[in-house]
Amino acid sequence: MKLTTYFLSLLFIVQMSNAQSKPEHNYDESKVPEFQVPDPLTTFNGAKVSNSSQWLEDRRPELYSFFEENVYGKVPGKLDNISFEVIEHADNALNGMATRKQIRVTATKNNRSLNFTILLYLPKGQSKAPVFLGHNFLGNHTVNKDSNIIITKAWVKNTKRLGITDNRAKESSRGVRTNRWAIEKIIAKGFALATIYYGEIDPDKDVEDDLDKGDFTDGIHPLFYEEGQQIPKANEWGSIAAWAWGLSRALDYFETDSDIDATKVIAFGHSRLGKASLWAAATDQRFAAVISNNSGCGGAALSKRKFGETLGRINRVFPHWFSDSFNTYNNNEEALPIDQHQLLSLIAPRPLYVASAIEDRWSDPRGEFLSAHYATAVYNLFDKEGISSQIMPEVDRPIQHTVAYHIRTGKHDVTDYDWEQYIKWAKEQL
Ligand code: GTR
Repeated sequence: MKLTTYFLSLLFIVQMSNAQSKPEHNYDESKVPEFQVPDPLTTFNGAKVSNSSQWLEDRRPELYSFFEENVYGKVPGKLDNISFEVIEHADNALNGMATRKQIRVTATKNNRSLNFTILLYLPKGQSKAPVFLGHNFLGNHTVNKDSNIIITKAWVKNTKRLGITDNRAKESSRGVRTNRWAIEKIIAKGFALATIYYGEIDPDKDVEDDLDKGDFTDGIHPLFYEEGQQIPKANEWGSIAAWAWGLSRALDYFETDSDIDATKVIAFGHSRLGKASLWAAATDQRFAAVISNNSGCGGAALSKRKFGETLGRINRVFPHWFSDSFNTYNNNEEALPIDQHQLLSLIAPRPLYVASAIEDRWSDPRGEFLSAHYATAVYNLFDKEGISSQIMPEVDRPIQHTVAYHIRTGKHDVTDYDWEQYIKWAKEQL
């Protein structure tokens, strides 16, 4: 090879690898494209919505259907049966401050069934407690050191730094996520805490787990398959809708437990599970309130800003999270007739808390904030106060109305600071 040809090809290789390693995400506010924010108060046909009954009768249903068919996917039907069994119960949990229950839920459809376990801590000696309900990422036994928490047998994502290998939960991961669950604080303020390992509803196997299409052979989806069906239909549920569905089944249980006030259940979720808590509250109006902690793309953040994680990226890496139909909008956010503030507006007039973290740029804090701001128009129809300003509050300065928002110091995580705000706000709102 001649020397010039050699250098030219070297240049070509360098350019190619630059192109490949070029980050596909934008963290530069000045590069956010200009776009029209779809108006929650104008129907798809252009009619104006000016009061809460028009919202409830005309606009909410069409927006809801859009999200259901094109974003999260429809749940294909109802269970044939659901049953609950308290498989463990103790009155002296958490150094005597709480009652602990573990409830085995059995969901049955088409002669197939799925089990999952709700871990519930109740403030002792209090009847009818309001509840924070949220999924956890690594198994119920990771939320506290409590040696009585049953270890899940379901598939768990390998997480070497936390000692999780062979896709199995073990004793060694007991309590590793205590920092994300301020259970003592929650109980001390008179709330109950309930959590489910989300992988018992639908294991979250992504492309790193060698799947390019997502895995729908396990979890809840197969219970609903017709003869010969192997994956949900294009407009049917992905995993986020499945996890949301799981939260509603826990709510079914709460309605049978007299220790709980089932009219005061707050759906909570962090990150992908914050996407699920938002969708749970949109689909199931029995949820009294919802908290989205750092939920980002496909959660609270506006998709059309294309800041941090984008639709193309999320659907490629997590092909199983949304309905297949959502792929239409990959690298094509302009074509979306909706945006995520309209998901938030589906929760109105119920209390809604959106929270960000300053270092969590991947979730687009500004996009999460603006979403809460743009959803406020719908809350106002119900005379509820939301986020009226377009200027973000300072870090660690929560705005707590019916629609609440904070951006805290630190990274993508759930901290005691977050919980302190949620507890204070929930006390006032419920
Ligand atoms: C990231 C994903 C985010 C968020 C996060 C999480 O990898 O890109 O959308 O959901 O995971 O759930 O921790």
